[in-house]
Amino acid sequence: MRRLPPVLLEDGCPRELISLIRTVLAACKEISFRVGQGALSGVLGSTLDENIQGETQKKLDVLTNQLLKDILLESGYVKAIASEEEDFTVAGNPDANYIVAFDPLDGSSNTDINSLVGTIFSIMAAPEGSDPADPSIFMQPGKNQVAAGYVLYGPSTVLALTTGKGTRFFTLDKTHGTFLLTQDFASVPEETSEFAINASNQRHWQPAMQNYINDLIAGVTGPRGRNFNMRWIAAMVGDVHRVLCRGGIFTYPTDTKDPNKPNKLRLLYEANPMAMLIEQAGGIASTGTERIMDIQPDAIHQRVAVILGSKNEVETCLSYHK
Ligand code: AFP
Repeated sequence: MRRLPPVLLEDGCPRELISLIRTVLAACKEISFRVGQGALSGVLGSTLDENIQGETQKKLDVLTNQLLKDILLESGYVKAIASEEEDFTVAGNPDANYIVAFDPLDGSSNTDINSLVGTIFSIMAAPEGSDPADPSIFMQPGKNQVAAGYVLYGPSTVLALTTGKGTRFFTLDKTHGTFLLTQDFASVPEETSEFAINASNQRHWQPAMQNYINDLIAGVTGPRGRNFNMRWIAAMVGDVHRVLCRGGIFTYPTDTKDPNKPNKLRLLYEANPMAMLIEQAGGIASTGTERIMDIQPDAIHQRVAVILGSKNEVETCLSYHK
């Protein structure tokens, strides 16, 4: 089995980028250990604080954010970071060439029930001569990403990584502390009969999504003429991993539940990196009206609608939005 750096060197990945990815993964190995310790390490449950987005922070949100932040800033490989758990971007080494956006613990509501969680990251080049303290360096569309990935802390710890030459899976060998390549070139099947959506929001969706899901649920006697199965992990990282492994469509659409928050998922550290991983595996990632990676961000905590997964099924869903 091949280790991470040789694989990336074969792709022609710059050494500095490889070192940065290794730095992210060093933090993820520590997170994997802490998450695995569960109640033994006293890290379950919530803090009394809320993040800037008004969400209650879990103790593990705070701990994992601090771990990633410290390791990245101390490494000298990053010009600035943006995190779901930080109100503002944080300046790093002014001479560094890369910026990193991350969700330190996606699906953190799953921590207390010993279910799937993960770390999602997105790496872009810092504009030349840019000021590390200027948040506008993150206002780049997802198509500018030079690497994206997630580490899923499940029964095994799995890294999904792309540097623009396909999406690969690596599994953490916990005996030696090394991510080993376990699947070269993941490929999302074009056809699927599986969908993932939080169906409790159905009455709040826009008509296009209502109609699409109704037709899936109608099954063999409905317009689609076949039965569909549903899965929902409540951690995008777990749902996207399933889609990358066996296909499917995952969506968190626009809804009217909270007029101040029509979309749930964050562009910079959820939608963009997942879109790159999915597209690099042959799938599609859209908001319903545009390609996710074409969106020009206007705020670091910006949220977008997400529809991603198997090519033919996402195209069918998009046809309802036309
Ligand atoms: P948390 O990290 O706050 O648990 O949110 C996870 C998430 O952003 C995404 O990973 C899930 O797909 C989605 O929220 C689940 O949302 P619902 O709780 O509304 O189903």
